[in-house]
Amino acid sequence: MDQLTLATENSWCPGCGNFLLFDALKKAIGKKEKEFVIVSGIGCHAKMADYININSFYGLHGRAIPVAQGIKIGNPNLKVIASCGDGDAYNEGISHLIHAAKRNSDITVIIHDNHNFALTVKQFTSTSPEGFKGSSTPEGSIEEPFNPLELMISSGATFVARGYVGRKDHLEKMIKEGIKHKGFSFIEILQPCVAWYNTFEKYNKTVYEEETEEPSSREKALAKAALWDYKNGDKVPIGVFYKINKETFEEKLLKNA
Ligand SMILES: Cc1ncc(C[n+]2csc(CCOP(=O)(O)OP(=O)(O)O)c2C)c(N)n1
Ligand code: SF4
Repeated sequence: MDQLTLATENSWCPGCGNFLLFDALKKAIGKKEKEFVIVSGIGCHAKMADYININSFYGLHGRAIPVAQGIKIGNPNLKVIASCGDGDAYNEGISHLIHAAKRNSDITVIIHDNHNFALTVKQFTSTSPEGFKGSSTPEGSIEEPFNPLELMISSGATFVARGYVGRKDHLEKMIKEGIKHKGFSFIEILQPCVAWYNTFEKYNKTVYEEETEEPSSREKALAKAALWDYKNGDKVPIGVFYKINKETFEEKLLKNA
């Protein structure tokens, strides 16, 4: 067992995409674990706080982000990662996500997007595709999903990226870049849930890596984000979509403190 894994019993389903995500995160953190705090919401994704040998905090469902912001204000030297689910951040805690991006709070948000509320047995979320059949939509969801990358770019995030657990080295790079970025960094991570919505086969065929030539262009970032409309899923770019430098919320807040 590596130094960043605790000996706690792991209850993720065998084959869950969270194992690959966990690996990529640990590699991105490397030997600098004392500089980090991980805050989680509630759900399968959140169990990472139990498994990782790093200072961590369990928030309420949907409330990892305000806790992470509070920790960052309390000790700006820490690197704070909020580890959230799609149900957690896009449904329950959506206003926190939008406002943290708007403030350019200097935290890193990683979303384990498995397109369902997995721990509570397959309810649809904001990124479930139309027609998604789950325990709250037995006839299939009649709603269209939203596009979180477009939302984050429009809300004020200064680093926006997407990764896929099936491309672990690339994902590690995305997480490292997000951590390094000064300001609000947002990484949507495609994380297949083998129990309720197994997207490994689909994403293995449709995900492709693409460098963004001009990451400071908002228009180009939005155009790239729109390439995947979450409906047909035949073209899913991963990589950094948007990156700009801007004074952070904590810098402004603590300037005259
Ligand atoms: C405020 C609140 N609402 C609902 C719940 C019940 N609940 C616990 S975990 C969970 C699902 C989590 O889904 P998601 O955030 O997508 O994470 P996943 O399990 O898919 O990783 C829900 C609805 C809760 N604990 N607190
Ligand atoms: S229910 Fe889905 S997300 Fe949760 S541990 Fe199992 S495979 Fe992973």
